Amino acid sequence: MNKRIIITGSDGLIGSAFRRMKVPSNVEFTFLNRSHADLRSFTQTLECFKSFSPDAIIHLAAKVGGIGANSSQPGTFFHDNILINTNVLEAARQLKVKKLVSFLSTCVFPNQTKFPMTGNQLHDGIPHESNFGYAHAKRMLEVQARAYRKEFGCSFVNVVGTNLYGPNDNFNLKDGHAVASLIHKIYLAKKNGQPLSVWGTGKPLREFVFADDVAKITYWALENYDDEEPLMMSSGVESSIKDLVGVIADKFNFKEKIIWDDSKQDGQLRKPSDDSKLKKLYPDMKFTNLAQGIEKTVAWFEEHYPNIRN
Ligand code: GFB
Repeated sequence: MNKRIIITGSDGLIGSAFRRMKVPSNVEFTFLNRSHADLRSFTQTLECFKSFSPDAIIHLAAKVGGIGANSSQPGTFFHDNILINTNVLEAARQLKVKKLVSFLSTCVFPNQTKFPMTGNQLHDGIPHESNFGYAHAKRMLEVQARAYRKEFGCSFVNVVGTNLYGPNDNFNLKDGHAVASLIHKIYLAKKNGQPLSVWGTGKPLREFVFADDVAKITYWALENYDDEEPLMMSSGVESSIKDLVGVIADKFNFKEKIIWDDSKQDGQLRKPSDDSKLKKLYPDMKFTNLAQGIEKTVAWFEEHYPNIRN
């Protein structure tokens, strides 16, 4: 069992799920954030990791955002993520860290491919335009991990998130992911008694997975998974954006008009991931369903508003 575990990017959505997680008493999480090191600098990354001498690293740090942010900042998303990932894996290698788990996501996969997607399809086609910079940087993370496994025997693995949501997400109305932005938008529309404008047609399908489920699978992978193929953290359940808006609106008892703004992009129509490998390796994993997850997230949002990541 890994005892001293560094978690990078620990102030984010999945990092806060790890802070809620119960682990054996002899396991110690070190929660890193920007105040410990700018991971775009190799020197800072190496010095920071050296000071904690970890057995393992769960690498969550990344420049992330929803379709709005990704479409408008492809260069920044590529630059920041390629530096962060290259530095984290190289520092872990030099310090002989026993295990490292990094994060990919389904938006990094080819836009057109055989569905449902399996981890070995990552490079079988170009990603959707809306994720151009982020996707290519993250694909190099998988290449680097595989190259280090081959040359240095590093136990570096990748898990693949779908559309994740939960407490302490980034609720920014422009740059947030769909679930977080829509919770914020519906909260404001309800409070102000105004109609709600939703981007796109509402038709796209997404696999919405609750953050605490992803943290649980990631910790399981740290202890049990050592395959070079990225592991899809798939619930196997797709919901439309329209379904999502309905679930959130119900939680807020929102009754005003809903306008579908199809001048805004839909992005990928669907990107289902294959859950068979996870089901086989981790049969006890039970996912939080969308209504339960939205209930918990809306409750957290209303309790913390306006002190939310925005
Ligand atoms: O999570 P999201 O922004 O990005 O979801 P992707 C976008 C879908 O939700 C599109 C619709 O169909 C949008 O038209 N949508 C409706 C909204 N209203 C809103 C809104 O207010 N905000 C947002 N953001 N969307 C993500 C990547 O792609 O996939 C991430 O951007 C991540 O990096 C994730 O990898 C897995 O699902 O299109």
